[in-house]
Amino acid sequence: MEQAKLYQQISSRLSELEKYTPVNEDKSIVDVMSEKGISRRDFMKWAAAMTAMLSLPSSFTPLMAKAAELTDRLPVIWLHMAECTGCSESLLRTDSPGIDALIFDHISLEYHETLMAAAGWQAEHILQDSMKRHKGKYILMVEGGIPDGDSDFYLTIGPHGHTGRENAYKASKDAAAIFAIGTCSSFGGIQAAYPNPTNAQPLSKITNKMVINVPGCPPSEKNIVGNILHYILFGTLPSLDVINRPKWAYGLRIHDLCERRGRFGAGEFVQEFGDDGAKKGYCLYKVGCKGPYTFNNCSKDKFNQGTSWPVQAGHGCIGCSEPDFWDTMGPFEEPIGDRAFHTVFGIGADKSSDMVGIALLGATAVGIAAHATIAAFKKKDNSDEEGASK
Ligand code: FSX
Ligand code: SF4
Ligand code: F3S
Repeated sequence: MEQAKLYQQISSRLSELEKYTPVNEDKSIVDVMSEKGISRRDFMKWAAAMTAMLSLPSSFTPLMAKAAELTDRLPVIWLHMAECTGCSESLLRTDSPGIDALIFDHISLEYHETLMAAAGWQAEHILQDSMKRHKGKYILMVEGGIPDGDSDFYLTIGPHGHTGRENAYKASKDAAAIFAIGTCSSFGGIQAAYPNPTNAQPLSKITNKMVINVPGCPPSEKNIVGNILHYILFGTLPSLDVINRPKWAYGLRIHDLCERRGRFGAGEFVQEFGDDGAKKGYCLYKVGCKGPYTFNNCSKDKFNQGTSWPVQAGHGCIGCSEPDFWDTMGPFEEPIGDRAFHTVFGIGADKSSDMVGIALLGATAVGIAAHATIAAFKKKDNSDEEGASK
């Protein structure tokens, strides 16, 4: 769509949204920010970064700022299933809450078990009531895998002992948009790892409605808030990859954007944790980094308001935004080597890191899709069984 037309379309959508009653009538997000000492200038800088992150032209920054100001117009219901609450923590547990956390705090969060004061009967009532009042209009965010065992009673919630499955199914029915937050809700996560005793399932297996997956264990605050903003701006689904992850966040591999990528290309690898290479910031492939098989934007947008990300902290990526990573990417501190592993792209295996780093991936253009890379490994695997050592 032409840029000017898109700008116009988003402006009209935001003007419509502005007519809705905000959840907190005495304080706007702008008031909250100034109370926390966040200047308009910082806010606009943040809006510019979010605009770039969603791959929009910089002239859309004022629209992004407006969308952030209107986050209190859309009701959000957040359900917890089987998980560690790391997804909520990723967003909220910082000692100096950034703009992302403030926005999340300020959105019309109708129901969130770990944040609300209500419990028991009262909490259950709030959930039913919010679903009824905002029927067809609320955004549903679900965190956690959903146990779907034979008896259905592996996860029960609230005084009536509803199963997690029942709650997730019902809440999905009348939602305007559904987001699976975290790898557990997107793909089953640790609960679904072998032998999956509770038969945990991703949200997409529980509802027959469209689910947008926002994986990561946990996902970054930017990927969570970015999805809310995208929905406010466009009111439609973002462009998705084959496993329903928004391309703006999961379109590239960790490896493609990694600050140590030059080291990889030069064959400079950490051989063991604590060695000289580790001190010099060499590539972590040989100590298990799964960046070459993982799609996410951690290296670009980082965590805790841009503080750091796993590779910067000195450990390889463990592939936490990929389906079944607990089963397929381990052991986390060893390269995949010549083990066959299953990915969404089929079965693959890589060979020695030196061979991969220098001969194969090192010569591969930035941006190559992993399936092409894995296909290359497979081809190599079939045609040249010799000469591969870790
Ligand atoms: Fe934990 Fe969320 Fe991992 Fe899962 O994050 S950080 S186990 S993705 O559902 O709470
Ligand atoms: Fe970065 Fe890991 Fe790729 Fe090395 S293997 S360049 S540490 S993502
Ligand atoms: Fe996860 Fe790898 Fe990012 S482990 S947090 S996808 S660097």
